[in-house]
Parts: sequence; structure tokens; C-alpha cells
Amino acid sequence: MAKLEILEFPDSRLRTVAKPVEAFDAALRELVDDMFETMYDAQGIGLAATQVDIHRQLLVMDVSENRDSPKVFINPEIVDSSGEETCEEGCLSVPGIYADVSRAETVRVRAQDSDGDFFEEDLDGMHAICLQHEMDHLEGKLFVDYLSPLKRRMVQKKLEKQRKIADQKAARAVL
Ligand code: GNR
Ligand code: NI
Repeated sequence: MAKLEILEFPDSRLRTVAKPVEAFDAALRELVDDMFETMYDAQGIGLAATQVDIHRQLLVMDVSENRDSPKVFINPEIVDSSGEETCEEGCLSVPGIYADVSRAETVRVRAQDSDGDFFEEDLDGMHAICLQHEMDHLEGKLFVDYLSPLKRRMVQKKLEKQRKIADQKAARAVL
């Protein structure tokens, strides 16, 4: 198992559109394990392969309180959706930023598991929100794309400031 590096906005690699997974082999299972380790370590509820610079249609999630309900979706497709719900979202690739996003309230997803077997599942609540957030990543989309241009500029400024402070801290640590 290995922890992977998470790309951060505005890294252009986050804009890559993922290709379908074709090989359901040992390497894929290792990648799934590494993505879970990375997601749990970062205390996220979901992680898309795009965020770890792997541009394949693969995402993992665990929205449970006890962090004991891992779910994998490979080559996911939303085949039905209904309702609308607004939730304050965050993203491991946009650290420290939170904003309201409206999405479908329930979705029916068709996907493959780690063995390549197809399944369909109805999702609601945080499962539905997280799945849509992760599927956006696979298309090169981020939740901040839904904000107004003004708000997005404010987000970018805040991230630049956070990074400057982090860099200063790191510089002081070596002195
Ligand atoms: O950890 C995460 N929390 C979260 C909260 C509200 C809506 C979506 C998410 S997903 C996010 C992890 C992440 O960035 N996945 O891509
Ligand atoms: Ni995200």
C-alpha cells in the first residue's frame, strides 16, 4: 500500500478527462487500495483517480461515520437522477475552501467493480452528492467551477495566501 500525492487547484492536470478502465488486473486492485489509503489518510469521503494524476474512470468513497463502508465505482454512468439538493461542499484538491453546490438529490448509477462486474445502485444523501462530485473530477471539473467568476477569483486568492503562509513556515523550519 502507498499513499499517493493529491493534485491541488489550479493544477492543469485536474482538467484532464479520464479514459475508461479496460484492464481489471492486479495493478488496478493495487491502485484502488492506494486510493483508499490516500482518501482515509486525508480524511476525505471520496477520491477520484484524476486527483492522484491517474486519468482513468475510477473513484472510491466512504461516507460512513465509522469509515468502514468502502465503495468503488469503475466506469460509472448516471442512468437516472431526480430532485435537487444544495450542500456545502469541500474538496481535497481545493483545501480550506467550502461553498454551496446544487446537484441531483438521488441518482441511479451503473458501474463496474474491481473484478469488472457490472452493477446498478440507487444513491441518495451524501452518497449521491459525493458520487456526482467525484464524477465531475473524472471529467476535469471542480466544484469551484459552479461558483461565480468573482467568487472563484476570491477562492484562488485565498489559496495563494494559504500557500504563501505554508511556504514561509517551511522556510523558517529549515533555518
Ligand atoms: O472529503 C470530501 N468531502 C466532501 C464534502 C461535501 C461534498 C463533497 C465532498 S468530496 C470531498 C473529497 C474530495 O475532494 N473528493 O473529490
Ligand atoms: Ni474533490
